[in-house]
Amino acid sequence: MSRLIVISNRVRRPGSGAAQGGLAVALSSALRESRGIWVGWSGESTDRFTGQIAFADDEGVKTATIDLEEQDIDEYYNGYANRTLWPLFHFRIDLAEYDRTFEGGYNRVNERFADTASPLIDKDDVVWIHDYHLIPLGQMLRHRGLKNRMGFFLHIPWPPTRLLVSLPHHRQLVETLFAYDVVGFQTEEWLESFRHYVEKEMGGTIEGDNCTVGDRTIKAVACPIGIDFTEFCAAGKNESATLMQRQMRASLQDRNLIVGVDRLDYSKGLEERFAGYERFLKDNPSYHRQVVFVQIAPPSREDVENYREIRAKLDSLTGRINGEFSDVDWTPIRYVNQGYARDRLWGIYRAARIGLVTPLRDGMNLVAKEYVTAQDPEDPGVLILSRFAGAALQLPEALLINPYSSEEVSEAILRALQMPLDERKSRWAAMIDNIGREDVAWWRERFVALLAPPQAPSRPIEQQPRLMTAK
Ligand code: ADQ
Repeated sequence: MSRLIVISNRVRRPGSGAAQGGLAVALSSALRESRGIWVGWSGESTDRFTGQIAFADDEGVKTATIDLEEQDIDEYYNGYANRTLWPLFHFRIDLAEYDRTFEGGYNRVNERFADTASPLIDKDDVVWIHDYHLIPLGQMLRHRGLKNRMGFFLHIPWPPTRLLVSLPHHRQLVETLFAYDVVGFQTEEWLESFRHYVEKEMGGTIEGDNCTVGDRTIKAVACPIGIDFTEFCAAGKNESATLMQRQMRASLQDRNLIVGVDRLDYSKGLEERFAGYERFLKDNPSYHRQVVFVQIAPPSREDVENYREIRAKLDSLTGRINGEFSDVDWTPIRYVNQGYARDRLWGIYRAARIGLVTPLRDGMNLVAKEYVTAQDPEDPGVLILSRFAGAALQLPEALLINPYSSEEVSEAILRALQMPLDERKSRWAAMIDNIGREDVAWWRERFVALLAPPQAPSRPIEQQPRLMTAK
């Protein structure tokens, strides 16, 4: 069995925090089985980049991390990754900032990752690189002579061609993806957009899963990520899950709970969600006092201005809506800026009659899948889901809405509150079937299988042309 080398921006150490999610767990088990290594940034800064690698062994998973300079963090992480690519790939060209120093920092840090990782990779290892922070890394590793099987998975959407072309040097960036053997996207929709770019902007051809540009052919596939179903169900059996559920129920006094759980990020559609709930309260006075909306949103990326702005906007929206509708014994919105451990989160989901998941654009969205998983099969709640989340393609039995329309959000809340038990059960059964089957282990195994060496040897890497010449 060849070793798996995972490279991602951050390394989430197993057991290093309750809210780390299924991805770390899923990758950790694959790394443990193959005796592989997880390489990434430590999250720490250093005065001068030394390239010194800190090795650790966490519960059988070997990790290799480096510290980055403040300037690296500003230009690569807060800059190109989170102020250029993140907004652009979430269709927000109005927020995308094109700054040459960001692009320079992004390439510099990717080179640093390549310097760090390349000596750790043996001839037979399989390399799996994750997400928008590290798109050109595969090509940089090839430039250092690596001929290994290499895959890349994009956790966020791939934007339509007409948006992507607004990025300076977009073609150079996309060309770097042709250094991989397999490139994975969350859904067919993002894959379609990628193929469109390949055909229209690069003059490439598509045949089945194969995308060819010049004489380089890669496999581009849709491979939707799931939750760690087993781990999350087990979390629901912990005493603190039951306690949390009871605590929520007691605090609600028979009112219906509507819950939202998201990182505080403009792509999650929180402002629009609050406006949809406000509309529901305006249109349905008979439901006042019968519902409570709890939005859990731990702050993220606070070094980026747009993230500070959204926090301020939500603070003021909450104040306005509660100011207008509250009574001495009823507050319509509880807005909480903190993270919860997996078992407590399970208890919150379980207590909720409605899961309100309304991103404006989302690669997948795991909260939707977690909410459904935590429901009582005999009395399940209703998932209201944005049709612009990748998860909508796997969960068509949710109430699918356009998150920009406060009318649709409001009507869906009313419909969910009035939905008969039979309908709730049949919708839930179809969704849980998909979530249990296409879980994170299924996703990982599918992607790693695609990465396995093909039966017939492909064209040797040294004969492949270098597509990206300029940096
Ligand atoms: P994210 O944008 O972070 O991930 P999401 O898929 O919803 O979005 O995952 C969030 C995870 O964080 C979930 O497991 C959730 O439970 C957890 N979380 C959020 N708020 C929490 C809180 N208050 N307390 C505890 N846990 C909390 C990116 C992409 C997504 C894609 C994932 C995985 O943007 O589209 O689904 O990667 O590929």
